Amino acid sequence: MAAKPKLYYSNTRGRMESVHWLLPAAGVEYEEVLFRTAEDFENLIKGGKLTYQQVPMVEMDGMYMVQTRVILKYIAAKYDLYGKDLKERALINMYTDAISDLMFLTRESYLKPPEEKEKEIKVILEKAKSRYFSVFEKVLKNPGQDYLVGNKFSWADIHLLEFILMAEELCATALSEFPLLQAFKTRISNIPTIKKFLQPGSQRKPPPDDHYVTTVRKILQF
Ligand code: GSN
Repeated sequence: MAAKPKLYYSNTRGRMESVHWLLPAAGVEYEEVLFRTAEDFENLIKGGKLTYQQVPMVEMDGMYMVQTRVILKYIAAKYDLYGKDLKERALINMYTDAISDLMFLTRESYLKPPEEKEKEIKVILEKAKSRYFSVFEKVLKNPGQDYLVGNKFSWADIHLLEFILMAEELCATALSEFPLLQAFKTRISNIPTIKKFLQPGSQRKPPPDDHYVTTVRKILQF
């Protein structure tokens, strides 16, 4: 039996969280190699496997893969969650890259002082609704369109659900103007592999809190 993928990261969501979503959504079990201190991270760098001295790193199929989007694309392609042809793949990239921009802004805002953070989160949520949720709502309006691309479950659906739940953690009514996205959220959350991942006891990480901010600063020393 092939070895389980190994995820090298701190015990936080960060850039690795989307990998935590994608592997179980594809029904793949994995292990984590967690580092908790700056020294652990330095030792990992000294080990020589981190190509750019940065994480996330995923060890799978005999490779030490870095660069988050490369890792996600590899897993999506390997487990048939990446469209049936180049055009579907381009569309999945268009959707997932846009969602990734929003996730990046959201993650960055967590590191800001409270007043600044609150202001930024408002701007991000406004942008999420006017520029992105509106686009996905329109896609889902097409008759019989249960999924974002090719009417087949893909990485785009997984990535969007991850961001929807992130947005709802910040504002419970984030989807109130988007009935089709609400239905999408229920539908995708009920796919058995995702349902399992969303239950307590899975490897999903908790939302970032003050402890998260201190931990990340301590490990990465900024
Ligand atoms: O997406 C990626 O994997 C890369 N383009 C960026 C990876 C990155 O910045 N990783 C950070 C930790 S995750 N949080 O942002 C990192 O390893 N920083 C340490 C450093 O010396 O750059």
